[in-house]
Amino acid sequence: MLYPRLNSSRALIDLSGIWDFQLDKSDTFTEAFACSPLENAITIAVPASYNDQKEGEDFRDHYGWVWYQKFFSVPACLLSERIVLRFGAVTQSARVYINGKLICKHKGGFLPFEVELNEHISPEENRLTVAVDNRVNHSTLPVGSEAGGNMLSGLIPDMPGVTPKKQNYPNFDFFNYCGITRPVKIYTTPKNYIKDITLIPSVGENSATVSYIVDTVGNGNVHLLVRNEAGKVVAEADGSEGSFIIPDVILWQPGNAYLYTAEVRFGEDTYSEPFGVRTVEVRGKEFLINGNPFYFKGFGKHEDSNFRGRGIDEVLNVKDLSLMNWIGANSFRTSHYPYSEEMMLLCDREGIVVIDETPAVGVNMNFGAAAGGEPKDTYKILQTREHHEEVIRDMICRDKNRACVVMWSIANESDTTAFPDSAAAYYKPLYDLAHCCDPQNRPVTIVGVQNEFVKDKTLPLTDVICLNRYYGWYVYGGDLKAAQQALSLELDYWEKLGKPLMFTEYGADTVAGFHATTPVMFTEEYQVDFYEAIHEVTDRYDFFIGEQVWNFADFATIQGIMRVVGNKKGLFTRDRQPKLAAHYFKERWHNIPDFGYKQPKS
Ligand code: GCB
Repeated sequence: MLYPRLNSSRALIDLSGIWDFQLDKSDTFTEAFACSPLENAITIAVPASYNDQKEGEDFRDHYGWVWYQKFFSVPACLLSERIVLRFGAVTQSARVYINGKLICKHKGGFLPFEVELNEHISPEENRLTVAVDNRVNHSTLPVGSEAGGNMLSGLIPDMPGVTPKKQNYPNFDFFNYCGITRPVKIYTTPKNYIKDITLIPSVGENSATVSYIVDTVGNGNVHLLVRNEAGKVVAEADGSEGSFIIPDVILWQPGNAYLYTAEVRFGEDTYSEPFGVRTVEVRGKEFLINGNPFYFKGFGKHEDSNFRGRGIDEVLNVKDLSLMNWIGANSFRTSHYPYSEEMMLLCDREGIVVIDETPAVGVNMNFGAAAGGEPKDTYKILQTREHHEEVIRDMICRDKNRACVVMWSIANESDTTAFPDSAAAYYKPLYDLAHCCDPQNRPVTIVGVQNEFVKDKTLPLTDVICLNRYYGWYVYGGDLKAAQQALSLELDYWEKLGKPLMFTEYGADTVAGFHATTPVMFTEEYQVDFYEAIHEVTDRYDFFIGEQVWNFADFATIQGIMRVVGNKKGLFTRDRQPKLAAHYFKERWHNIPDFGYKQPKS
């Protein structure tokens, strides 16, 4: 799906701003809200999560539907064009109405969707109403608990007469921020238009051959011009499918991005797609970018900030990448959902390497709230398969041309060991699907939870073993010696597989300002000691090809006894001030090269 752009053939109208808003306090869905202007509406800013924009528990922790409304007119000069309404993301699911009529539904909170408006709008003023549901359950991604059970509060017996407030019980560790979280735009195209562009570069001696497919609707001829960063035409092609050669190609490199632009013309329509030329390959125990063994230094992150919640914040995006530069990081994972298109485009420009993750988090009935008692077969209980396929397809379709994306993560911390065969049977087709959807055939991974790894049949199916490991925190917390021994045993086990392995999470909650001469858990000194101890082990293994810390910054979670006003594992505070460990990493990472840090023994 193309990102909406303003150009000589396409108009772009941004509907950001203050919208009318109401919580739906009924237990059911009140479609009547769509049929007239919202009564007693309150104000809400779009795009942003709504939760932290107003005061009160009822508002922040609202469960179920909310209603957004905005009035708009399309300039008369555009009415003869194809007119499209596009949402960057609405969390968790949406129904869209124009002048009271339902025109589209969408499930899933982190990927774009769009709908043609021509047959629905009037030339005068139109009423756009968006109903948004924030409920997570056994069929959504991320997964929530159907019947309740707060993953971070422990388990209690049934207590007749107690009526806990209705709320979401996420099977994941981040606040369920919701609403219209990314831009809402109207764009136009000519009636015959470019629907999608796919670019597949391969690198030769000094040149690159780029295969392309231009998906079009209507009649016309496709012409393609490729420009370098100076705006000079370096290649041309005709036809909706084919290839072109870029002579003296300049590669997209981590930390040293270079982007070309494919300027596509089709009849009266035109669209410019930026793209980088680079290769990605897993060979033996190495992860190669442009043929060189890459070492991942970076983070698991969240889209999370004060006031906006998970709402897009381009200032913060720029700042976060600047902090990554400062600290010497070269990469991050979009834990635990696809990030905004704006962030992906920025990473393409800044040369930041990205592991792109679906929202499949909490596919695990033996962890958090769901844990306790006999182990359960997650894959017999959850109904996520169909939606899981959908988010893999949509994420790869959206980000397929991004040079920054070097690997797809199709899930975070699923249960892979309670019923190892069920897990492998669920994941093998999804792993294959991801490969099959990606025109560039990037590596595919499934991020593994700390578990009885020797039973795991799923992770070994993937291209890179990605582990979230908390030796020295949840496991052997406060005993770093034991943590080192255990980690070493586990790495010895995985080494035999002959595949590259990296940490996609490891970390320790640290409350900024807590200090101790003899470090204890939660102090800034313990966080440093924790990382030093872990690195002493990981640095010994040549197949260990990357360290992504949990987390870049502190972030909001559901309330519970395990979290002190949110998850505090950030190297930075939520307002992006460095903890002691940030300085430790700055020293470490500026001394670790992006390429060739590990030399395979053979
Ligand atoms: C994990 C999860 C992440 C949590 C983290 C933690 O393994 O993937 O979402 O926030 O642990 O801090 O417990």
